[in-house]
Amino acid sequence: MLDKLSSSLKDAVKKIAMSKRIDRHTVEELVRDLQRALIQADVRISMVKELSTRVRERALKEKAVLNPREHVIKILYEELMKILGRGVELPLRPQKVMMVGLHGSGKTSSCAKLARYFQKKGLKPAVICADIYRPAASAQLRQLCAEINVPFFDTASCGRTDVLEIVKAGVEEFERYDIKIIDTAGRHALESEMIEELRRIESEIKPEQRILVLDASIGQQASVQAKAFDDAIGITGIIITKMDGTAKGGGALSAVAETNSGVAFIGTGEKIDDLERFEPDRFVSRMLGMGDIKSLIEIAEENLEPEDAEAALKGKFTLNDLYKQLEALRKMGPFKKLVQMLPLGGLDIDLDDSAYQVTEEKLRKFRVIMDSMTEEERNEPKIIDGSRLRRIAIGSGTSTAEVNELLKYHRMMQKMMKSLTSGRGRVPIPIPKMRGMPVKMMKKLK
Ligand SMILES: Nc1nc2c(ncn2[C@@H]2O[C@H](COP(=O)(O)OP(=O)(O)OP(=O)(O)O)[C@@H](O)[C@H]2O)c(=O)[nH]1
Ligand SMILES: [Mg+2]
Repeated sequence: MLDKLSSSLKDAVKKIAMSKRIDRHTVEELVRDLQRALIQADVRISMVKELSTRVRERALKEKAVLNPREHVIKILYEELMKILGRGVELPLRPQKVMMVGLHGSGKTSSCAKLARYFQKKGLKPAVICADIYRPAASAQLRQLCAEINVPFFDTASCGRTDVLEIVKAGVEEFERYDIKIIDTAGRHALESEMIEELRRIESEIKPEQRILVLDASIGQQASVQAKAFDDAIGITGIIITKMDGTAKGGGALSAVAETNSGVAFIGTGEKIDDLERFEPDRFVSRMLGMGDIKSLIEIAEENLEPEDAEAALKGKFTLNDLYKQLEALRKMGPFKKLVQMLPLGGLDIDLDDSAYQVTEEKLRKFRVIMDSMTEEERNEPKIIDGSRLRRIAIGSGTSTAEVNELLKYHRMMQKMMKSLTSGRGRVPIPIPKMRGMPVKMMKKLK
């Protein structure tokens, strides 16, 4: 899905992650890569220009709280969210859902997909067909509903031929069902006749959700349609279908983000289960290949509490500080996941599972050892003499060699933290050099 856009964005992120330093040249190159990728995805030129200006300005002017690479990636993420990320969530409660959209946009398929979605969430859906114009419409929807065991209602169920009467009868028939999904007929263009019919259904039935179905391949045109349908019946959410089959999905998403409406789902294939909730943050992270960039950034920010940074700048970096850092690292989840979350995660780092385990195990041991120390020892590691060393080793069920290894690691970290005062480096997330971890990777992690 949006493979081209995604791979271009991933490449841009990789370039940033690997660049030695972030300067005007790196930022310009990033902006150029971005422009190319977004224009190919059919994002409107003026939006691309605005985004370029913001990325350029922010990357060069804003003070980096994180390291400069993460900072730029964070800016990229935030700015892409602004143009691609207008999402909305359909509430999980009993309601009527009316589906509207142009001919062939994917309304009927999306009715079934949506029924399936609610069904999986434990709600009871039922579907009503209000398309009396296309003879095959009923059969198509009936078939889809049968596949997922969802009750279906159409003109034949009530012997009526007026759209409004069919819908009213259907809603009555399905009174006991939680979700009543109404499929409407499509037209080739935004004809006043169609809009009128939709208005009549809307005012009669008062559906809580009025969902516009858009084909992703219309790209920028999505905003024109979204605005027109919104004016007519008030759109509560959008489904962008066929994201699997077009490079223009980015354009459709950005066009929708310009309107009052939000995207609730994206269709990613022809099968009933090919419907995904649109969650902008996850979507953009995935586009950038960041695993979960948001949590990485949040945790990195958490890590940089002002007083910590201050203490570090004074050159006082105690075992307690180290402990806090290791805790933060632990909270980030399994080490393997962490590496994938780092901006370097997209690189092919050939680490086997045993190397991850060794590192994780060591970090765990460090914490256990620190748990066996007194507060005083954690604050002033210098006072740890031979007898204290033995006591800590026994208390933590480790050896004096292991306690010494921790102390050595702490001294190394302390030195690194001190280097901050010279203006070089950054507050690092500490990852000890471990047996079994290839030197190549250690270099990449630094
Ligand atoms: N690849 C792909 N195909 C889709 C998706 N959604 C719908 N389609 C296909 O698009 C075609 C049209 O879908 P329909 O659901 O019949 O569209 P519609 O809006 O109900 O069409 P009308 O009722 O004629 O206005 C069908 O062949 C669907 O299988 C999607 O997310 N991905
Ligand atoms: Mg249809």
